[in-house]
Amino acid sequence: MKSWASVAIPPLQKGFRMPPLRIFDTAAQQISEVEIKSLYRMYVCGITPYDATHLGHANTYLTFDLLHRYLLAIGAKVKFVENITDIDDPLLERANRDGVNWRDLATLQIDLFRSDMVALHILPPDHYIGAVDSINLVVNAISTLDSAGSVYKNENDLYFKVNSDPNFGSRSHLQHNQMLKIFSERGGDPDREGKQDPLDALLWLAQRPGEPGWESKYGIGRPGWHIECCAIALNYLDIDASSATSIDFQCGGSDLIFPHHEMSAAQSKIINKKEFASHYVHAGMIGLDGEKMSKSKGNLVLVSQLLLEGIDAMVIRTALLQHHYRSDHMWHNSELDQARLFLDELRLCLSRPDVAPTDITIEVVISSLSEDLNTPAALSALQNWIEATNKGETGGNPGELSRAIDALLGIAI
Ligand code: 5CA
Ligand code: ZN
Repeated sequence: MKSWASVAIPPLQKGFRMPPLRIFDTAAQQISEVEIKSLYRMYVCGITPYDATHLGHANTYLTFDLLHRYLLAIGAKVKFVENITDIDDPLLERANRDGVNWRDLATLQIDLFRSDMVALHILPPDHYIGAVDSINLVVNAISTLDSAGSVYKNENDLYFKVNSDPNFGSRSHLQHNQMLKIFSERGGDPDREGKQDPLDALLWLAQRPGEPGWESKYGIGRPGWHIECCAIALNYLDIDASSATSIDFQCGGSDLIFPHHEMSAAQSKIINKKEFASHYVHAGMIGLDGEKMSKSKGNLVLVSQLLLEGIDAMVIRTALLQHHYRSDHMWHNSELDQARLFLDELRLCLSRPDVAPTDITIEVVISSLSEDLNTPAALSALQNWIEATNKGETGGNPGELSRAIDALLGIAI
């Protein structure tokens, strides 16, 4: 699948000190320092393309874009892979409901997603990979799990034995009854007959009447969701045999902590014989009208709709940056007005020849981001700078500050 257009990152011309990144790790349940490396491998769970891109998606991809930008700013290279779940039950259900072909629906939504990502200045992945294009990878991954004794057949479907990973549960830290509840809410089938453990996850779903399927040595069928991300991550991130974990960052919204990320990590652990990720990073949920924003509930604010209404994509980006990435947040359209006012003032001040000192502001932006991507603190440093400039303070370099804002926060001035 083609990725999207690259986004230019202006250089920071002065040698600002970049502290090591500290970020909350769901598995460690605390903020951990990210080891300094010359190359990081980052996997971000992509959309299921049936109703893209709502502000929840935008917030999640923006979060990992900030992480990406910080790692680049410390001078590292970042290998970034993102998937597209372009075959799964919700996509087929939506296509059936609307009487459209599932492939056409996916293509349309993926195109929309790409243009939303470009508008929002989200750096593109090096590999943007659909499940449909990864059938062979998935089958190979299942085969490796099978050789390790982690697979069994139930009717014609294949299941992953969760108890084959002794660390199962160590990334999500849930009680067993919570796992069961969330598993069934998020596409799992704990009550299906013939399962060895209610939490065992589908690896390969034999073709159902009227549904698509692909030839494989396991019969005609389609991939389960968790093995899709496991196989794509392990194949496209060029895993370094010498590193202690397979990848550096496993990323997505907090709704994916369980079962999706726990399952992908467990499967990867068995395939590669080491922990999947050094850091499990999750963005909070964006809601509307008291509920999580989701395609299934239909309570969506779409980025493409806001853009069509003439709202500047940088205003949308700034509005989302007003909240810390980990906090769940109920969206209000008034946040766009606040962001617009802030951005207008910022742009006006940056257009002046004489502005308040900028080095200290850039340093605070950097240190705020280094401490668990604290964007509210970064924006408040910019607000202080606006006020100081409006009071007539001088001695700053507006070009340097606008380059830093662009490079680190992704807000093009
Ligand atoms: N295709 C799978 C991941 S492999 C999937 O979850 N697709 S999705 O379209 O439902 O979500 C895409 C990304 O947006 C995921 O990382 C998900 O965690 C995140 N996301 C979905 N809804 C919200 C929301 N309301 N707020 C924040 N992030 C969300
Ligand atoms: Zn995923």
